[in-house]
Amino acid sequence: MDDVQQQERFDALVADDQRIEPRDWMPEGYRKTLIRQIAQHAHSEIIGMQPEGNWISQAPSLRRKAILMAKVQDEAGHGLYLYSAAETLGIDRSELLDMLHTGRQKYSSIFNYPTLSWADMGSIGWLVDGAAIVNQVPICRCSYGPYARAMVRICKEESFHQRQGFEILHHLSHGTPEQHAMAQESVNRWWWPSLMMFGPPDDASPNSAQSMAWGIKRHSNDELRQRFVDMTVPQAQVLGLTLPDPELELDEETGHYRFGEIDWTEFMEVIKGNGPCNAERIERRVGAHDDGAWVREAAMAYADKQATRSQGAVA
Ligand code: FAQ
Repeated sequence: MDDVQQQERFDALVADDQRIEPRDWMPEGYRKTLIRQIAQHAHSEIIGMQPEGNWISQAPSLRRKAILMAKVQDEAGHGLYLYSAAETLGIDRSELLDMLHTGRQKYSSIFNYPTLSWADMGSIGWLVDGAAIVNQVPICRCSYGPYARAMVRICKEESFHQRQGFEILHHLSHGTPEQHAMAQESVNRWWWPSLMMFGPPDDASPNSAQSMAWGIKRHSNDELRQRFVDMTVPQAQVLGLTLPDPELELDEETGHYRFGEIDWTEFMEVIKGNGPCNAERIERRVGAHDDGAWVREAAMAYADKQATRSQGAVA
């Protein structure tokens, strides 16, 4: 097939909601967009382990500690599936990590905020994982097979994470007045950054139109943000907590909640590297990578030895 026929076949597969697989021909822009998005997603999972990891040793009970450790381990697993999905596009994991470590690839803005209280474990689960689910469930139908398949398992685990966060906040909110205040203070800090996770507004989102045409994104940033607000407001009522937005109000005609203006200047500063914890997160990530050098070397030495052995067996 020549290039024109390849492009036609690709367009037909996408139009028909079929999957593109690693060995299929794909436009270079499609490949690059997927590498950018999947890598950013993988980096988010790995960096996202830090804000919660900080609280494992301070969890208030053995049960809470075990749950939090399992959650953070799940995030490592999500990162690994996603790096593997990105590698099917012809890029090496070490290159992706290098781009993260040198600031050439992004990770989610949300992980540049500090975790100041135990209630933040609840807010991260309820709001951050809640937003992640709303954003990620449609990616299970992404046109690129390996990304879509990785997303199915990730979403199942995220849904457990969201419930554990809700349960922490429910417990605190219905506990002592001090615990209730801690939960409320935490939700107040995480609400607006959670809305920013969906990305810039549609009229300022350079990648959305093309990504939607390619079936990588299924909904626009603003559509998903609205879906999250509509889903979360009633849950806040069940929790007995308020959301820090005086303009939040149900529009009886549309059935959607109206909400106040997001501080996009803050968002831009955070993604440029000037958020409260950007420097700390990257420093710690690079440190962990450097500390793990011996594991990579040992794995390579073992792989070389196995290869030599199996060559000997063949000879
Ligand atoms: N943070 O044109 P768009 C998790 C960048 S969940 C940082 O709209 P696009 C689970 C964007 O990359 C979090 N940067 O871009 C967890 C682009 O810059 P570039 C991860 C952002 O790609 C929970 C520029 O702005 N989830 O980790 C953000 O079409 C709890 C223009 O934006 C995913 O990554 C942001 N929030 O749409 C773990 C989901 N928003 O790359 C631990 C998959 C935008 O051109 C604990 N990703 N930018 O230099 C997506 O759905 C999309 O990539 C969007 C952005 C919606 C994030």
